[in-house]
Amino acid sequence: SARRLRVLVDMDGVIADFEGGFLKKYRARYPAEPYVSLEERRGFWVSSQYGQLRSDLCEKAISIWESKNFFLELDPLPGGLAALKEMSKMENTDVFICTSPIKHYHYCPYEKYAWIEKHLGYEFLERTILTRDKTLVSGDLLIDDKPDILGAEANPAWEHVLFTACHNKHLPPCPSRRRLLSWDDDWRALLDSKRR
Ligand code: UMP
Repeated sequence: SARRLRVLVDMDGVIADFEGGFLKKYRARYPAEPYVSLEERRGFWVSSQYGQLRSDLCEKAISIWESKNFFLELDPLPGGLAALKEMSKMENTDVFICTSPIKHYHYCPYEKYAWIEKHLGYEFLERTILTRDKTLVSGDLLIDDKPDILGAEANPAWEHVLFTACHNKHLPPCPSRRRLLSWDDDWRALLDSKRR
């Protein structure tokens, strides 16, 4: 049919390496402090796990992503940019990047746009949604590494597909929740499963 498929793709942890960028800059800035390796990461909130390690490390962790150039200098995750570019050229397919900026707004929103322009091109800014509430955005699929995506809309239009990340890979399997293991996984089949 001519019905168009709308795909929402998260940024941090899905196309941009937030966890890797964080750990690199945290260790450079606080070389004497303990840290959580990516293997040991559990739970979506980095700040919570650092706070559990030692209470003062919560704010030290936050200081990293509140710094200038943190979001701008994140490396792309393997295959993410290629997948988005291919998706954007597919017939009957609309792709949007859907990302939640931090509330410390001095750098993050600007740097997210700049990162997208740098890696995907100016035209992709037309396909960029910055929101703190993804439940209000309608789409067929939301590919996101955050396990619980909640907001004002109790019944979001999208199916949330959990993108595997260091912090969520150990979660017990949930039959009702599909996963995308990486961009090497069959995302094309995932999209096709939603077409009708
Ligand atoms: N973030 C925090 N605290 C953390 C981990 C991440 O504030 O401990 C931020 C980074 C991203 C945002 O800007 O949360 C996550 O956005 P989404 O991936 O849900 O779009």
